Amino acid sequence: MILKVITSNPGKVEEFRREFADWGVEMEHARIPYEEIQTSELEEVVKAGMEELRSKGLRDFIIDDSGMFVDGLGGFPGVYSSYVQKTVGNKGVLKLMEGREDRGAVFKCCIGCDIRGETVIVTGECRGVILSEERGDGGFGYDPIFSQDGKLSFAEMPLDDKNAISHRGNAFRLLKDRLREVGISDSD
Ligand code: ITT
Repeated sequence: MILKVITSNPGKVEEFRREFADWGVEMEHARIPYEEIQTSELEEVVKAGMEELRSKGLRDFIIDDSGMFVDGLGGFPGVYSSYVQKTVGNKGVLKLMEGREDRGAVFKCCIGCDIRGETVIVTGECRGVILSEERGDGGFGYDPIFSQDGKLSFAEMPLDDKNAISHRGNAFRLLKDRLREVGISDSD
């Protein structure tokens, strides 16, 4: 089975490939632009994106909209995570966090999957903290400044360890459960 992972972010594709390797699913990276509507809900962005791509005739694909919501910043950057990463980056977020004691944050990942005529949408979360400095050179995006336990950053972890606890890993597990429910499983 081939699923197109529609994203501009190769880091996401690597995580999908690793997680679904034992399902015999080939994850094919596709860069097909779709509109990311302005809303405060990741699920709404994913639903609208899936409708747009389906209306263009696309089938058997995955999209992923993620964001990092920092408690002390009122949930910022949240749905603006991509823009903030591209403009001020991790250093900019660290600057906003200077001197703050409340460093709690939650990373969310919403995955939409169109497969054999079924539409599945799941959201995974991972609660953690914003570190006081960038650490590690693995991963992508906010990985060097986000830690689940306050010790290792996601960028310091092997990919399998990140997937075991991350927002996307939690979304993967929900996605696999839902796929099994609709009769698609690793034994297919
Ligand atoms: P697409 O929308 O094309 O899939 P994107 O990188 O813009 O790619 P998102 O809007 O979903 O993806 O992500 C918002 C930002 O959060 C973006 O800067 C990502 O690099 C970052 N991000 C998403 N998942 C992440 C993860 O697991 N670890 C670290 N940063 C992540």
